[in-house]
Amino acid sequence: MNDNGKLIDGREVSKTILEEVSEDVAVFCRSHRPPHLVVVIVGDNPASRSYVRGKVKAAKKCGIDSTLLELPPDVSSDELLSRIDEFNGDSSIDGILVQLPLPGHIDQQDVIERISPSKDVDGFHPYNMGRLVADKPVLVSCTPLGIMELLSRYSGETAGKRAVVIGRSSIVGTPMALLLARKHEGGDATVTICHSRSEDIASVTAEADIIIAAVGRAGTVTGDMVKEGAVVIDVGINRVDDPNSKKGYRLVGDVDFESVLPKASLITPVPGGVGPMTIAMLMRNTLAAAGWAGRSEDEVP
Ligand code: BQC
Repeated sequence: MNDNGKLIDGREVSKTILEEVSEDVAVFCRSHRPPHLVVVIVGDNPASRSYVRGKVKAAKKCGIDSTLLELPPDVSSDELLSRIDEFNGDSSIDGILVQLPLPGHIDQQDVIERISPSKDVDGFHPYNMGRLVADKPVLVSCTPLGIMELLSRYSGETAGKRAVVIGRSSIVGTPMALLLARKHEGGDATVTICHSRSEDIASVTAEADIIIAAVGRAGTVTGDMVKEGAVVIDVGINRVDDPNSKKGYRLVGDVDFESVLPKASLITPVPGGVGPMTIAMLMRNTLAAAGWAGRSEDEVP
């Protein structure tokens, strides 16, 4: 096999999933109004703008209605929270997503906790995180969910395998570790979490069958840290200056692709690996939230 056969094509898989969701939405719409997602963006962070554009576009492609609310960077926390209250109480809205990061004067956690858990399509609310810990997930964070999907479509059994998650954020690293470790199809792995205070990360990655890099720093995982045949998933999206590129920069992950590629059995590229999967899973979560609309909390899975 040449090295191309090692690439996990997140663009292709996300396309397939978006098609599946479109079909499911069409069936759903025979008896319901279309699912409706509200996306809130505060300020004009260019990366956030581009993510939000992608989310709105994907929704359209799937037959999901979307509303984009753009708020100025100096919007007050109270104003944002009261808009969320309004969306929570609006039965024509199934999913609410507030694009992160938020400006420093707004407490991100307050905002996350204000979203009704049944409309929390990002899966960041402590209720949904707690359900994941209890192994009764409802809405799960899209990026870890997308990675589980890639692993199940490309890689073999995870049961009994050693997995290392580098990064312990509540959005990616922590839910990722829970999904890999849980007693479930696609789980049952032996999971280690490494982070900024970990000593000798290389000694942990050297033993790992699956490496998930989610720290947000280019070059975190290099070839010498990787066991021959490991599956390497790169969550990072870092901009590095590149005078040869039109934009003046290019995107790289947390993994040093060149040196890791020869060692890995499978690897996600950046761009085109995990990123597109996040969007596909968001659409799946939105349809799920629409399906549960109006049901009581003990009726949802
Ligand atoms: S790519 O909402 O929208 O591989 O070049 N292709 C794609 C496709 C990079 C990429 C990214 C996306 C889609 C995308 N994402 C994934 C990354 C949504 C998204 C988001 N918020 C963050 N990251 C991503 C985020 C928020 C706060 C990252 C850091 C802090």
